[in-house]
Amino acid sequence: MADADDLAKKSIDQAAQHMLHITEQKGVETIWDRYEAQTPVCKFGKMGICCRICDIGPCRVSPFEKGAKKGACGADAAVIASRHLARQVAAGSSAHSDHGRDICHALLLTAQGKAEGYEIKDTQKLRRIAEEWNIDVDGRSDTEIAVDVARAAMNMWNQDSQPLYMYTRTPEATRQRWEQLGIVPRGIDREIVQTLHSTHEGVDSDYRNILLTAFRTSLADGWVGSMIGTDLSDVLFGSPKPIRSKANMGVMKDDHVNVLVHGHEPTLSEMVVAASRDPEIVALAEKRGAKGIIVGGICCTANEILMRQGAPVVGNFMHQELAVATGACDLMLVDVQCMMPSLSDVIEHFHTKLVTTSAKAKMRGATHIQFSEERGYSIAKEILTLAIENYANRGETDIPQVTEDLVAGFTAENISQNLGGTYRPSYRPLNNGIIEGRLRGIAAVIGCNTPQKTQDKSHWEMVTEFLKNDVLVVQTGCSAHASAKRGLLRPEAAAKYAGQGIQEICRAVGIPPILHLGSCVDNSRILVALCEMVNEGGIGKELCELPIAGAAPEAMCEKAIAIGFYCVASGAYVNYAPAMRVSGSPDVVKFLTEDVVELTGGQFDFEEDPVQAARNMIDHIDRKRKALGLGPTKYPVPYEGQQDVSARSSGSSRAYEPAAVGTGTKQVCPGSPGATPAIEE
Ligand code: NFS
Repeated sequence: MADADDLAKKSIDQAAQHMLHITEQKGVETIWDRYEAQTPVCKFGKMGICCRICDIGPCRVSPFEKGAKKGACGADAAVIASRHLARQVAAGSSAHSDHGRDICHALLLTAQGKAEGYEIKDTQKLRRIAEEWNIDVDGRSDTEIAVDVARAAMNMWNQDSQPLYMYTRTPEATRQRWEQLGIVPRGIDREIVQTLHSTHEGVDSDYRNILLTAFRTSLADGWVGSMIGTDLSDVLFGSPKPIRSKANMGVMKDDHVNVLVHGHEPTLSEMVVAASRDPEIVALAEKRGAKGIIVGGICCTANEILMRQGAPVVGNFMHQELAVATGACDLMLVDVQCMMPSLSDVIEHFHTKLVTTSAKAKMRGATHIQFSEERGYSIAKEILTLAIENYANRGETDIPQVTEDLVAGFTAENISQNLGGTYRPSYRPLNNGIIEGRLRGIAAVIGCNTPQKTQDKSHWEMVTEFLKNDVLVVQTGCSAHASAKRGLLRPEAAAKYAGQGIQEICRAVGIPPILHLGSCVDNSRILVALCEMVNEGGIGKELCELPIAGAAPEAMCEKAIAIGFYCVASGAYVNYAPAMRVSGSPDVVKFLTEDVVELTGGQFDFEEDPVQAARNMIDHIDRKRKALGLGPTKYPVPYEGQQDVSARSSGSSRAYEPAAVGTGTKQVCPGSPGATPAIEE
């Protein structure tokens, strides 16, 4: 039997540790077991120097003195590693962007009155986007505008010119860099296709050009496909507002029907949450002996329904098998992405019904109920009925009684309301916080779980290092769940974990020290927030001048690689661990970690230790502060790094003077005021 030390190596989450005990007792295999069976992993694969692109191979080149230096076609380590990586960027971009395309489709059907149960919830944001895209709004109905917005958005998948967002949102200086480098994306599909073509056998054999192609494709993801996914989801389902909820497996209840929604797209999960409150469905649950229905989320679907509906989070990526193993999951509903094929095996031990809903993703042993917007609400009711009928089939259950409170629901728009006030929403207080040194900078900590690292531990160690050093943290995806499960998304967490500067800000405006911005597609919210900070003035004219950094400390998938790429292309310093599979080519490593700085202003770091990685990021933030002429942090911090602390006592940190600081051209702002940012139950 696994002892406490073994369990602690697998996960720092108490609920996960409890369930790993149970899965071992019951002989249920998990990702941790299968990963162990895969070790030691193939070094050639790990270093990115095994090539499977054509059928002459597979070829592998040797990083050592002895052994082949080139594949049969002549591709060296740099070509092999960069081609493989570029294809991962294309795959990750395709996943986010295909999600965005589905949201466009749902908005179009809704506007045409063909989608059952859907309505346009944020008409203000719809009109703001229409104006941004030069779509006529005067005297027109919301549905007329929505048809045009959805069609204009769909055009961004196949077009030859710069997508609209590129003109309207990005700071001029950043855009000029992209133009000079030739990495301004055209249509999303076109960039993905071109990456696949360029990396086909016998096409591009200049690793620098291959990586620039990957950067261009990733920009089509972050600034177009993902951004459309986020924006049109806000239009359709409502823009999030700060909202309370709970996280971890203890949110499931023995006397309730527990439905877990897992995957990514909000279109069906939103309907399931709505239908779970339908009196007919509630009555049926009660008739079958349940006290009610819990709809909880796994992975990014969890974030979609948490941000807008306050639905509880059951867990992140590594929780999916464990949640079924509680025996209390009556139905798991999946759509696309991050669903482990092993779920087909895990459900064989329990009564859980697995329901697939997308033609893109079917699973052995699952019931397939094809989703369509035209019958959205009816399908949601049909699935809930299946879950309720399955409640009676439950056997023994073991739900770990572990939950934490959280506040989520932050967006690029409402951050300015929370910090600046409802009547004068503005990024000025945030920028001033940075200028005065209450905030040293901002770190975005995002991404997945991986069995290569102790579940949630790197997220935890990294974000707490930031907080105590007065670096404000924004999070998305499974990384946000890691913090939620440890109570870091509560306003009270500031007093316990943050430095004095962050504490002052959190106390003044009642926000948590970590702001949860949503799903991985919602990383686009971070891009928009950074543009707002540049527009506000005083901390640089382009994105790469901002004292910010990003990290994915437990990354595991191609989507995370695509995100890392668009952040670096946008000018950010990004720590990515476990490292991308490029270490077999020193040239590619050097390009990504050093040479690219001259091009985009951003760079990768592949530091594995989360605390060291956080300190590298803080050093970067300090260098940016210095370049902007900003002083040290207002208060002493445990990691002083390169700061000139003598300047602290002389009080030399300057205040913002608009006339003295050039801020570039004011861009069109997508984030004008909406509702009062009160935290909702
Ligand atoms: Ni992001 Fe979301 Fe989680 Fe990683 Fe998967 S859920 S899209 S990919 S595992 S953070």
